[in-house]
Amino acid sequence: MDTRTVRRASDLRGAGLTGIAAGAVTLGTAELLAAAWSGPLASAGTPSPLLAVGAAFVDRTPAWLKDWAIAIFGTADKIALGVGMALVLSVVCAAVGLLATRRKDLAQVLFLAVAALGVAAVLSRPDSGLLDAVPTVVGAAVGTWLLGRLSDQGRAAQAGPVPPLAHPRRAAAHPGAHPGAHPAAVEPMPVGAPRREVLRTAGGLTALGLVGVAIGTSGSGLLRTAGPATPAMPLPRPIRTVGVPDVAGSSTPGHTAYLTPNDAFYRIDTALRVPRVNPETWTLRVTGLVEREIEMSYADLLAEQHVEALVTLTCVSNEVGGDLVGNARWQGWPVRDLLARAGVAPEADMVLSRSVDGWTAGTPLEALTDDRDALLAVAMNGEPLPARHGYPVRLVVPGLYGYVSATKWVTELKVTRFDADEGYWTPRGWSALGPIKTASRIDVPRTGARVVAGEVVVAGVAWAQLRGVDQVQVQVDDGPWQVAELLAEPSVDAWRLWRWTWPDATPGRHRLRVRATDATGEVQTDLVARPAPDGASGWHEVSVRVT
Ligand SMILES: Nc1nc2c(c(=O)[nH]1)N[C@H]1C(S)=C(S)[C@@H](COP(=O)(O)O)O[C@H]1N2
Ligand SMILES: [Mo]
Repeated sequence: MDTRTVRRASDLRGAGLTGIAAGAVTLGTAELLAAAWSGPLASAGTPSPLLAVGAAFVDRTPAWLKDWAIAIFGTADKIALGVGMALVLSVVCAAVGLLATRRKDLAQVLFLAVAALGVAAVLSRPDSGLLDAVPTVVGAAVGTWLLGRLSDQGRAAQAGPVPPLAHPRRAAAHPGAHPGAHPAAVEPMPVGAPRREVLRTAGGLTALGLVGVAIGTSGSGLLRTAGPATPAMPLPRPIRTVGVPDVAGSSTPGHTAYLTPNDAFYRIDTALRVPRVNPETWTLRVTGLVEREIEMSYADLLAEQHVEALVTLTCVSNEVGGDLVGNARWQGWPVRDLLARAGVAPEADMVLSRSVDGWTAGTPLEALTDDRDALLAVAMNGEPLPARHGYPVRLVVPGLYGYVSATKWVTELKVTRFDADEGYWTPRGWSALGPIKTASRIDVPRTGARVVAGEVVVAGVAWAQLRGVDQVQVQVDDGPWQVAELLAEPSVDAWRLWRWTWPDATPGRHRLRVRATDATGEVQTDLVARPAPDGASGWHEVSVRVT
């Protein structure tokens, strides 16, 4: 590479970094201000441009993309979204920075246009006001000004003195440039110093901007008027408790625990920031087709007669063999009792539940009024709901996928009709009704595992909420189906752990398959279906190497 190529590359790098620095400073400024907005200024909207753009994107995610994102990234889909946004923004800003070396004003207009998208996203969020745009507008103004300054500086560096010794060819190309005539020769300057200066300034500003983003997006929790960290109100003692089975059989290493610990429970929701709900001000309203509307506080809810239930929650996006499923002991007040108090009109057939952040689920009225344990849950495995799982109150409805029933941070139950309302995911390509399909999973051995020939323990879980699992069968290669041992069944709404001992595993590759039969005698279908639109189906299989 000749010197000119090196210089050109470093100029380009400088120009690109200039754009990125302007972008980072814009976001840093905007996110810091946004933290103040949603904290002390208590805006109900989403003043953070990053959160607003992310949320607007999530809301426009079609079923296939959500399905794909969850299949690839699982519960890290939000991290993937963040990384994706960072990559796109970096590329756009770098391009704007490059453009600024030739057309500064055009680059600044483009930069403002990108910022305008952020403003539009902020203004389109639920409960936002014009003032919510201020952080993004101020950030964009600072960033645009900076873009101009930095690109001026970059151009000055490019046009700057060329030390003749370091750049002999360039010096030779300029007949007038000879030692002594050139200022650089009088006052020797380190090679590429102005360029390095530009890179250093832009790099420093980028880092500063990113620190602002980090503090702004996480620190808003610090600035926010703090709700009580732990509920001041003690949970009532349930009038009906459930015994958790002593599933001694799960001593099989690697076997899923019967109760999923709260901090290991899968999390799926559209919230880019976990809503922090103050239980002192939280209310639940029952509206719509009812004889009398009801509004209750958290204290009111805790004063009702609570029950406990073992319910396995399942996500419609769970793939065959996937882990978007968990089992917990929930405590709450039966939804049926609340709806009875409100008096449901005969024409109603659906309840649209809404969370504090505007997400909705459409649940068949029947599922909330029949004798299953549909709960306004306040506790999970004996503890108040963790924030990620819906504190202070969420819905838990046995037998239905989460997207049509399990509203976290629930704040309203609107009694309505399927032909008048629809839940969040329905217009996005998912079925309006979401009964959970019978499923079974092999947890031990894992696919690809090496096991020693002879006796091999095969173990897993199976679920058929509402009906219960009656039998689990395992098949080795194309052999006969073998009946597995089922561990205690304390609830038809919860999964069952199962175990089968493979008596004579022979060396080589083998395929293990599992299928469950529910208590109505129906065998789990082998029909392979993708999660969209109403849940995956098919038999789970693992392939193992016996040595
Ligand atoms: N407020 C709110 N509640 C929600 C969702 C959501 O996006 N927002 N997602 C639902 C979906 S799709 C599932 S599978 C369950 C998951 O509950 P968990 O995160 O406690 O496991 O929550 C449901 N409740
Ligand atoms: Mo879900």
